[in-house]
Amino acid sequence: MKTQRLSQKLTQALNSQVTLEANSSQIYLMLASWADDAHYDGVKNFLMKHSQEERVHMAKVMEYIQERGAKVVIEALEKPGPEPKDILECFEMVLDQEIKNTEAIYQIVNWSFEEKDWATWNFLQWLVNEQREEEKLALNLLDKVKLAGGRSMSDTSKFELDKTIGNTPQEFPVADDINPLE
Ligand code: OFO
Repeated sequence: MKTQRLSQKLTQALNSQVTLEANSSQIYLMLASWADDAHYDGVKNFLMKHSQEERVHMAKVMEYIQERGAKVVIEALEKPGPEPKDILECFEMVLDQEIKNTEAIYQIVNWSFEEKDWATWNFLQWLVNEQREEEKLALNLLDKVKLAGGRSMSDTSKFELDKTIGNTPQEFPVADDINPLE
């Protein structure tokens, strides 16, 4: 009896999405490490939390593949980088990363539509909404960086910007709370 409810094509595409979400998490970790080194503690906390959120997306896609009777294949991750040169480039990279992810998801939505796989199409609407929110947030933060002066911001603006970004609400604890030993 056939127990796999996903086509080969969609199984592969969703598995690629698992890798993409994991790579996305790595990119946020790389940016967080850059932010720490550049003394943007608030920005670092935001990026650490976002890295966690990408891991949650990865796990949700994995669970969906398994729920449909297909096999998850874990692939090697890419080395993220190079690091941004400044805070403006950091948030340009965030927006760029989110747009690339959205485009990959749209492709899978298209394929699920072509196959009339409505369960997958329906599952993907959650990711489509998530990406809409993430692009909105990334664009909003990029605007804040520009408003604060972009590449030529004063130390006071830098201080205020770092505080504001660090306080951006997200679903995950601040970086300091992630390590249970602290
Ligand atoms: Fe997984 O949402 Fe961002 O990339």
